[in-house]
Amino acid sequence: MPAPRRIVILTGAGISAESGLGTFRDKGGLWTRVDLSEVATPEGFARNPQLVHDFYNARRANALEAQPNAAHHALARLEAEWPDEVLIVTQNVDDLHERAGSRNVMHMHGTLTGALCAACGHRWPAPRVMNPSDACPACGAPQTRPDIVWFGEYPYGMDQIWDKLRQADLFAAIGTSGTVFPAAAFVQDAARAGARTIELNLERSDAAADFDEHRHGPATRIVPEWVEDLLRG
Ligand code: BV8
Repeated sequence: MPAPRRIVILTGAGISAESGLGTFRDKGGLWTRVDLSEVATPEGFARNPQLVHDFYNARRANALEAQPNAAHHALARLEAEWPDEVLIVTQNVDDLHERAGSRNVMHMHGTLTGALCAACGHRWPAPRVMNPSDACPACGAPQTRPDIVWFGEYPYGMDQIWDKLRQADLFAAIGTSGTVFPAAAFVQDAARAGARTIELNLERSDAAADFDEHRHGPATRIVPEWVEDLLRG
């Protein structure tokens, strides 16, 4: 079996957990404390934009204070030293992959560092604190929102992601519970295209049965070990 060449890696909140950023569905996770329909849906934003901005202002502040951990750095090393493409598709809205040095990163659920005008579609770098009364720098409408993909909205870059999954030789999911679609189906998309698949997670996820291989434990231990094994061939 030739060494896997093109690698696609899906990351979720678990890879940033040891950087101090919360996960969603673990014990004490974000969605166990906040009603996601209030703060992560367009309907929730329409009902109470101040609540939603407050929620994302708090997460933006946390993300800015957090540091990339050994798992983020290991993936940046893999991209730098691997002889072929390494693509990270992240569900995370923090910028820890980029701050660890990864360049080939797609944020399918948007980013905390981005702002979007709901009226004209203009995008610009988000200020640290956003308010419903902020005027769009392009059209002036007070319709600014975080550039985040909420439930019921179409994730970014899907055609390119599906294309990369079809070409992948190896697909890895790191730190994700496999509950949110369409990301949770990427392992099947990759397997159908003939890729080997591996789950790296603190514990078996709901989607564990879909993977060929598994490595369980904290990301800061198992991801550097996995990268070392890949690079040693
Ligand atoms: C859409 C916003 C139409 C940003 C988020 C079937 C097909 C298509 C859609 C659906 C479907 N069924 C249902 C839907 C609708 C919905 C959905 O999936 N609902 C779920 C709840 C059932 N999906 C949508 O609405 C999506 N849009 O479908 O558009 C469409 C249709 C077809 C094809 C294309 C498009 C939009 C989804 C995006 C929603 N936005 N967030 C934000 O606020 O952050 S989702 C939210 O969940 C976050 O983005 C988060 O990243 C994501 C996934 O969660 P995880 O990252 O996995 O985090 P979680 O806490 O769940 O798990 C953490 C894991 O880490 C755990 O397993 C834990 O064990 C592990 N861990 C913890 N510590 C560590 C660790 N691992 C290693 N080391 C550690 N130290």
